[in-house]
Amino acid sequence: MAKTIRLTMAQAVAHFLKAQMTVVDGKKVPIFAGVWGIFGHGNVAGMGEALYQVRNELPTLRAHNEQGMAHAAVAFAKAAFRQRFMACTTSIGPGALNMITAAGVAHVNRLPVLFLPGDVFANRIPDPVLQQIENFGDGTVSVNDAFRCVSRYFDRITRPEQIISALKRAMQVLTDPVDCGPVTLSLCQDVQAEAYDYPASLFEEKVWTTRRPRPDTDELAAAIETLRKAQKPLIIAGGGVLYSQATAELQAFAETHGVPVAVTQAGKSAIADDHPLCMGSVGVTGTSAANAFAEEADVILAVGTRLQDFTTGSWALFKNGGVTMVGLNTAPFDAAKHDSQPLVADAREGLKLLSQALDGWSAPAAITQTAKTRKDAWMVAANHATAPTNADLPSDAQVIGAVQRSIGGENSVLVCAAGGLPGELHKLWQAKKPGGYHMEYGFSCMGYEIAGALGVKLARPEADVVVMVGDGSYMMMNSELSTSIMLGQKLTIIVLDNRGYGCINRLQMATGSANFNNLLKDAMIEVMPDIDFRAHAESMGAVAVKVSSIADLETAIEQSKGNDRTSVIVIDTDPLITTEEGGHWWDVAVPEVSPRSEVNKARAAYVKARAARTVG
Ligand SMILES: Cc1ncc(C[n+]2csc(CCOP(=O)(O)OP(=O)(O)O)c2C)c(N)n1
Ligand SMILES: [Mg+2]
Repeated sequence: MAKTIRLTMAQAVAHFLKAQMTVVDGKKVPIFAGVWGIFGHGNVAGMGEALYQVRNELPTLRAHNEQGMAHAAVAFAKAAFRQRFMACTTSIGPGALNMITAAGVAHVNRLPVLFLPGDVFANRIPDPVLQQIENFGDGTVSVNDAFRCVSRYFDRITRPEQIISALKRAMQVLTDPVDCGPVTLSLCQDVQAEAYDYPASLFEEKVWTTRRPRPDTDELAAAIETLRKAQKPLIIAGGGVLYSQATAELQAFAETHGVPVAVTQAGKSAIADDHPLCMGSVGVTGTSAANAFAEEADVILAVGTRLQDFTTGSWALFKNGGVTMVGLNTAPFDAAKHDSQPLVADAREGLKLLSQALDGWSAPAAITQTAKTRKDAWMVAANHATAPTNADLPSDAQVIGAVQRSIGGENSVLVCAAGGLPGELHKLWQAKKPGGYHMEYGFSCMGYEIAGALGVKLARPEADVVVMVGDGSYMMMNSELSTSIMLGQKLTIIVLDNRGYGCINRLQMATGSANFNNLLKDAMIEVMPDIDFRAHAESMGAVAVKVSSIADLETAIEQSKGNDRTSVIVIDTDPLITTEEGGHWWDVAVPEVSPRSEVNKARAAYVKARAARTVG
């Protein structure tokens, strides 16, 4: 008889997780860096007791908001290039549902996180229990079914022995470059506490490695044929380049074959922004240099990108009618998107083999000179936008300039997610090292910023983790600021207060609508809010200052470097100014009928712009 160990289901989960390992930089480390937990009815007695047993090998971290801790787990996985990840455990009902938004973030960004929400009693005897919804027509439904649409793999554990296969399947999904994403094991609370004689082999150490699929011979041959004919090629580098850690191969490919590179939000920092062939951001928030290449490209090598609408300008960016897209992607789903010629492979391996096979081929030599001219022109515009100013209300771009000059060096990781900042940062931030630019722009989830930065800091303790966050996102979720202090993980947080949802107000204006319900001044209010962000941050334990000029901001950032804990610097900004240069049309549906003439005008422009689509 094989050896067995009698454990509860929750104890089996805890002991299994602590035994999963990986190798990073030649060193064996636990693949789970820890478990975030907020305990309550549905996990404190089961998972809580189990995690206590393994606390020395698998740390449990207490957070303040389930969504926040799950964002931290998402960001940890992104900052660790998916090599390591975290788990999150919650109570049933609201605690579990609070993680749904973050599970969406993990899903859209293809990031591994193990969600372990508590669930109702499998035996149903005490029903309805506290925090249990009651579905009149379906006894199998609980709120945790909402995880199904934001999980790559979902299972509900209603018997203790089910966890054996579920845990193995979970690991396979979390470590698979194609399937990679959130896994939810919904743990019925009575079952967490039930014992079973588990095979001892389940708890033996297992070392996981990254799989790097090589391309199919025919697909590789087809890609080579297409590239060899290219007269105006462009590489679009997405997040997959970073997850594959293929920076050296991307750079070598660009240099060897003289092909310019444009980067998506997730792909920014895959090649240093100051590399001569890096044209910077592409698409709706693109540089003039990258977008000029995208507009005329006859062949686009799209590496590790989902080709979301901000990248493709809603498929109106690529204006060369004969453009062929080669999709180098580990996921067939992405590789073949929008009629791309698929090249299914790991980015690093794919680029290497493609480059070898293209031996002797180079894009027309004039492209390198054009790249220089276009990039120089863009940098003049970018430097103008980010230059210091004495204006009463600086623009986001001017704040970005100050942050870059004072703390945006080789050792920094810039974290952001929503508002007007992502567009400005995509265009203007100069990323220096892979992972130095951490933008969550798959979900662009307000509230990710501070919580996410904590996850980044846990993954990259040596880095200066800098958060740029709008007043709206700060208000939506800031509670993990306190967790950063609790855990001794220093963040530098710059709050840009423009009194409301500046970017949506601008979008509203651009689509012909009245200024309505975005900036605080345009909302229904009896008393105008006057939020003291500095005092708020200070009350949570941060070192907080408010500054009133770009010069003072730079001084404050310099001074904050000496602080021993999370530091928050608040600055008022102009809600209306953005960088005009660069950019591209984005498909935002404008109402077909409206009593407002401005809307009718915007609709006419919209219909015209929509007709310019060439691909998709
Ligand atoms: C959770 C969530 N809710 C709503 C949105 C839609 N949204 C995108 S940006 C934004 C406003 C952000 O305000 P703020 O953080 O102050 O940045 P600003 O636009 O002023 O630069 C809103 C409401 C979102 N992205 N995420
Ligand atoms: Mg704002």
